[in-house]
Amino acid sequence: MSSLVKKSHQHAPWRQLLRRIYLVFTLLICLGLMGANPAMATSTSGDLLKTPAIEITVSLGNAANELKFEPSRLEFIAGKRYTIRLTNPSQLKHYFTAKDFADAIWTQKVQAGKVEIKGAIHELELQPGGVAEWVFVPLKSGNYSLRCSIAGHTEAGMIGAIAISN
Ligand SMILES: [Cu+2]
Repeated sequence: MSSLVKKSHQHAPWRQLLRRIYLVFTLLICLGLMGANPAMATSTSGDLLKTPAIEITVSLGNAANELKFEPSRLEFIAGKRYTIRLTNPSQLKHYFTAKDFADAIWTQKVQAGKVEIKGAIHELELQPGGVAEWVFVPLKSGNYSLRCSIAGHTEAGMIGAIAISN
């Protein structure tokens, strides 16, 4: 019994050391991940954030309550800065769901009314009459899908395609 207690005491400093090393590594990895995207956007493009963004308006549904995005095909060039102005002129709630696309861009901010959200965004919900502005820089070229994830809307054709080219 006493030897067990002694053993665990001998092991304790090792465990603490290991735990400390683990924590430092985790912290470094987290800082690395957090810093990676903004650093990329600012260092590769210099004054990019000071130049005006290219503006595109995308309607989620329309006044006739048709289940579609207008336009349904969006094209971007990697490394340029864009503002997508999302509007919902319909009487229904809609989503802008494009998770793979969201992973391929660096989001500077999303602005809705007097609220500005910074950091990664994967999905936006717009209530009838809602407006939001998504400011971002596409980073990774590819073809991505867009859909409205409200039940039945994707099936009814509320889908789109997003292309990022170099
Ligand atoms: Cu919808």
